[in-house]
Amino acid sequence: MTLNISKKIPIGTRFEFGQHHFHFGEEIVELTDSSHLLNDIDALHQRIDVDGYLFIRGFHPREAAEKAALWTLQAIGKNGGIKPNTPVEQGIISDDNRTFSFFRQTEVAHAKPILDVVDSQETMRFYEEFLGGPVITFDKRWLRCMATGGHNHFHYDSVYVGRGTQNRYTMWSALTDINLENGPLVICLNSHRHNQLKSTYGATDMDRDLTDAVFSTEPREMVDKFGFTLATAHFQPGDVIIFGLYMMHSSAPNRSDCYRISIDTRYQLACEEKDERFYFRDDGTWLGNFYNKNVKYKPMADLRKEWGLD
Ligand SMILES: O=C(O)CCC(=O)C(=O)O
Ligand SMILES: [Fe+2]
Repeated sequence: MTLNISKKIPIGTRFEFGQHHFHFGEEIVELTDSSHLLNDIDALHQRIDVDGYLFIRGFHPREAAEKAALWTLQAIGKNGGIKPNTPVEQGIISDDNRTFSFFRQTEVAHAKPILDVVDSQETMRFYEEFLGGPVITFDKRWLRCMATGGHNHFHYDSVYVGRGTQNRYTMWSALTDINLENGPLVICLNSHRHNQLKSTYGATDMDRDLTDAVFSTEPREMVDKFGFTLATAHFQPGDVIIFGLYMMHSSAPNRSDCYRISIDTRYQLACEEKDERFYFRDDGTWLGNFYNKNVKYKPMADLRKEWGLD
């Protein structure tokens, strides 16, 4: 097995985040690796209670994550997304620069190379021990392949996937090498303890309340207005971040010419209430988000005024 070891990001390193930039050691820091605690469930609980996340390098065997990435790149290749005359495994983006989200394409996202990572015996056993009983994972899995410029915006997962038990964890798994240029996931430290955000924005259900789901598209305000320190890392295939429903996170735009591939999946106790939107129905599909058609979502700017968070 290959160990994922990474050199520390030097203090002062500049991090480009869209129109903004931040320097390591001041407004952005490196995530704390908890991989040495993997066999100490009590220590992991303490850490996630305090920090709101677990960053575990090499949680998945690197080889399995690489196989999943290659499988995904082959699917992209079949859709014309790989630059002609380049090896598919390099993941070089073709000129039309399309971001691929294999969310509903179960022939890709539920294939063996993917489930061998996110539904592996080791993964499920980890959550059984971590949560203390039999566990389930959503049928929906978010397999994301960001082209150049592709990224997400700041949100709590509660707003999208927060029905039923609150004792549910997101696992974001890097399948390719995702360094500071490739659009890494960025979290806002201590956002899991921001009571005003949690009780206002965090309490919305975008499909029930018909509210915009993205809290902010501006990384600068997360630091300057909300006082958060950002945290990220240079991720290698198989590295994961695990966090609860109330951890503000985003990704930076991919600044490279290679696909940035990750998958995010959710785990909870089987005996606790599910979020039914993300499980197969009889017709073999799930409902998902945005199922209300021809509706208007209340703008986040208006909501933020109401909440006193503008
Ligand atoms: O990969 C991304 O850019 C976003 C991931 C995300 O929102 C999640 O893991 O919950
Ligand atoms: Fe998310």
